[in-house]
Amino acid sequence: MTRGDVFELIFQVFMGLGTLVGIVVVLYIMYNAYIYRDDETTVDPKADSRPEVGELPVGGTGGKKLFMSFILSAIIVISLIVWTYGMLLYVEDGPGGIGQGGDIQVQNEEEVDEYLDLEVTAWAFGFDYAYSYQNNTGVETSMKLVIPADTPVAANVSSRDVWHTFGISEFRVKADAIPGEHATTWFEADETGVYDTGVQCYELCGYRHSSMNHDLIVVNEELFAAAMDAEASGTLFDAIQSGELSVDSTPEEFESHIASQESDSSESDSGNSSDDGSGDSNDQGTDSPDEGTSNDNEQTNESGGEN
Ligand SMILES: [Cu+2]
Repeated sequence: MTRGDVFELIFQVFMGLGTLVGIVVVLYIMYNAYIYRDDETTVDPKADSRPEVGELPVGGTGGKKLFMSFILSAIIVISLIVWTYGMLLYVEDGPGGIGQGGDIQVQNEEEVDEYLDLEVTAWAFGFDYAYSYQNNTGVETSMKLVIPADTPVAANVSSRDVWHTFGISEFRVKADAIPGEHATTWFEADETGVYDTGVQCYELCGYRHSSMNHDLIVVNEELFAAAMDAEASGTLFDAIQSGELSVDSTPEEFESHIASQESDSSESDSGNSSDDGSGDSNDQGTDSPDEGTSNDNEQTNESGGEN
């Protein structure tokens, strides 16, 4: 269950119960208004015992109705509080406690998944993010977050300079990025896709705060595993953004994309000047991601060095 599912469920339960109680109350009021209507033909046998203005009504059954309505309301409200609190604890802790720093105790063997312990460390700094996928292969990216679908991700959030807030509104997740501290949280995507400006800063941090956001790419698990093994999540991000691959591409397609990039770069390294027009455009396409990747590593290494 993702965080979004939890909040959706809480909303539906409150909405459903509220509507139900509202319908019962309104129908009961209308029923009483009808049977106790003053049509000037019936004689009220209890006319003498009716309360005057300013008096508290005692009711015909010694306050039994009042007591019942109080008990029923109390049961509904207390159950809602207990249930909602339990759901919010799940939102805090995540499945298997993944939200508390990624230290997971799996109770059910079927829950064991190769990437259940995927932990992403997000470093915020003015005005970018650097990511490292610590628990797996040490893959690092900058301004590029790629995650697998249907996999709980433990996030470890900190800052290299001033206060920022790492947030993905789509997944209902937000964590303060404060220098010298590590906030832990978790999130899960249930669908593959490219989320435009999926990651945003939610703490006014400086003159370029409003541009401190970037896409979030959710790929299928097999493709993610292939990119992590190849330590090429940055390449995968670029290929999906440029349309060369899609979030539902197969690992084989990714591998052939990597191979074609490598052959292109070796051609350009050997100074092959006999390329035709299409060859040149391919070279340009592959050079920029390579540069991006090397820059990313430098940035993330800086962040690691400070801590
Ligand atoms: Cu900011």
